[in-house]
Amino acid sequence: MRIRKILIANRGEIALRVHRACQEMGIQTVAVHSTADNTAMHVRLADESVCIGPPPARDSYLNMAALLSAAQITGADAIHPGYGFLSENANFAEMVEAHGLIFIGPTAEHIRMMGDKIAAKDAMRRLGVPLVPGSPGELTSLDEARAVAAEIKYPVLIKAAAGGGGRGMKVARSEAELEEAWRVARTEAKAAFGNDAVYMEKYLDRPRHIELQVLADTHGSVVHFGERDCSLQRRHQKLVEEAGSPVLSAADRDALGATVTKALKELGYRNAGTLEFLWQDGQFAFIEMNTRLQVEHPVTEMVCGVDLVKEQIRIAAGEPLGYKQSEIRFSGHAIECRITAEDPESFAPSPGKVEMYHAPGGLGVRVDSALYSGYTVPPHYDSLVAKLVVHGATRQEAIARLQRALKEMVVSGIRTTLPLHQRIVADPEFQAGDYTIHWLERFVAGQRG
Ligand code: MV4
Repeated sequence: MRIRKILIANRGEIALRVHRACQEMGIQTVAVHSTADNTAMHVRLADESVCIGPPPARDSYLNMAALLSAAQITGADAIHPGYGFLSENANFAEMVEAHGLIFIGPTAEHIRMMGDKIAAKDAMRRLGVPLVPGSPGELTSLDEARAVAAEIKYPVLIKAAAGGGGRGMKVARSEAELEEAWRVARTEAKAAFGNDAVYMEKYLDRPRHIELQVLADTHGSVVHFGERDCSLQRRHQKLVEEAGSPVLSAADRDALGATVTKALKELGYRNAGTLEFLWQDGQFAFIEMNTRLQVEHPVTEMVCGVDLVKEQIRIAAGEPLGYKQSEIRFSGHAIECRITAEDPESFAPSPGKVEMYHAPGGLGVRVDSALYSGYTVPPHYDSLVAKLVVHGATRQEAIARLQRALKEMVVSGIRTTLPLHQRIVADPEFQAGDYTIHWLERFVAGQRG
């Protein structure tokens, strides 16, 4: 199946990222945009563009009928969903295929399976992937919750089956706290997802968040591209990501990679995917799988020398991966800073007109951004405005490069998190790689006094 034209169902830096891959492959692009994005860079650069609705995402970037019409009017062969929006919507993937178009991603069935965190864990358990100790499946009563907690010992976490990204999660540190956690978790899950199914896990108190990037073709080949350490988060928003993890040895990576690629081969998974693990005391425990391209994919690209978006497109076109696991080499270290249009202390959104934008450059520096001088960041969407990604032969070189690139970068007229990134990267604990998922919350609180 030759893909000649791709509709990019997204905006901002990721729409641009997909467009760049298409350009280099000789594939035409169709941008879609809301009326708030008439002057956006992704619209300017695409070969064609279609306005799909008013500013609120639910009326434009989440409007499936408008997206499918735009694809049909322009004669697109395929749709790339980017991340966020409809990227992990199984119904959308199904509708795209029902309209005779290629969805650049996994099957609707696999998206649906991984969207249900209980089903995802069930599958991984069956396939031999290590998990956090917990309930065998859904918790059906408070009595069952008590019994499981007694078995795995407190503290425990109650998580929403339809959750992910930290929503609908409650800790119980003792049996006295369990009933409350059970009730609140179920109520919140029902309100947020319309589904009150919950499960239980042993609460790990100081883990790192380490995820593994995989690609699977439609011919039964599955490879991995190593790990990213995404422990530096605040309120479940990642700020800094690294490839590889400062704490993982090549042997650990190979072992985890072997387990995961074998599991996904058995599952018949296709396209790009990321398995999220918690890592504590040298042990990995699977928590969730993401069935999309992730924001932080560039750090993997930098250490592996692969273009993950081109690979996604080739896989969607039915081409086999042209290489084996043993041909994937990990070279040096990469770090990404997510620069957002937010106040660097209060994190209040700061949309508005960018007076001047100047991107850093030089060896080992990559900036993925849809900014330009004079652009107005609209208030309706995610606040990410640029990803500054650096590569170095060693982690130490990558940090030095990141520090000088952060000094070169200018985004004026709006507030951004650039100054916060400068402080994080200058911190001795960050530089030592000595952090868990709790480090950034404390760092930010300390900065504010
Ligand atoms: C956990 C955990 C500790 N123990 N599960 C939060 C988001 C969701 N994807 C999973 N999350 C967590 N699950 C067990 N058994 C701690 C977190 C967690 C977290 C995980 C990754 C990155 C940042 C985090 C911040 C707070 C809590």
